[in-house]
Amino acid sequence: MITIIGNTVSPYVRKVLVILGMKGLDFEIDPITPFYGNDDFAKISPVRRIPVLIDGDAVVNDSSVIAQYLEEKYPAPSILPATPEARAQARWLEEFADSRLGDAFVWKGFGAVVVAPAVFGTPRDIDAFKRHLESDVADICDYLESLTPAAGYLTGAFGLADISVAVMFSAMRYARWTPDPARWPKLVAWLARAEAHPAMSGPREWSDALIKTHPKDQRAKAKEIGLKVTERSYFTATPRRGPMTVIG
Ligand SMILES: N[C@@H](CCC(=O)N[C@@H](CS)C(=O)NCC(=O)O)C(=O)O
Repeated sequence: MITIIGNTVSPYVRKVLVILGMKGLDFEIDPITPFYGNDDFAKISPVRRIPVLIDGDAVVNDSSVIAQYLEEKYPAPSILPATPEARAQARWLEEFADSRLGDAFVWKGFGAVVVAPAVFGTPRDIDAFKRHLESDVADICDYLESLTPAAGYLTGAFGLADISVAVMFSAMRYARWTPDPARWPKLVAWLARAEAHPAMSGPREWSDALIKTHPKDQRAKAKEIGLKVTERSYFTATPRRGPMTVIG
């Protein structure tokens, strides 16, 4: 049985969960919130980040490395397009999502407006968030609009690129921002198509349930909504910062 360490609210965790769903792979989960990992967590995640995947003897860090591992170990159905050109574009969009959207949507958006105030008590700077929406966030949406097809998905069939980019938008939804359909019509239409894909709905529902739940109650909530929860947990009740933490 595959084990996932990490909370469904994290877009990086959700990317992995959608891929597991697409490939029909069963998993159990230890839904720890970032920052709430205990001492042992650092042994399996040296930068104290989620997700971590454990599959037999394999302990795999980083959502992109995990995605690649799953694709190699469980190749069917593939999450990558057929041609080298389209595969390169899918990998680029995954990288763009992980780094650029990760920075702008997860850290400077959701992290600054939702996580840092809730976890570290950092004051919410709404004016800075508004400036951020008109600079970094708008630039990202302009770029995505320029390459989004009028129909279908980002690199052909629904796959890695769509998953990696779409999950990031829910981080901003939690910061109460969604892209304007009048300004970015193709992007918004693609996002609706991507989110309607059957593999996306479970992880999204799990995330929407856990975001409303206090970290200490999230294991119980995860069980209640039907997730298989691990017996062992890396959870600690006191939040701590990882070596690469950039918020708060
Ligand atoms: N590049 C990593 C990024 C993962 C990541 O940033 N995870 C966040 C949660 S959304 C985290 O664990 N943050 C805790 C920290 O930075 O201390 C991946 O793709 O898995």
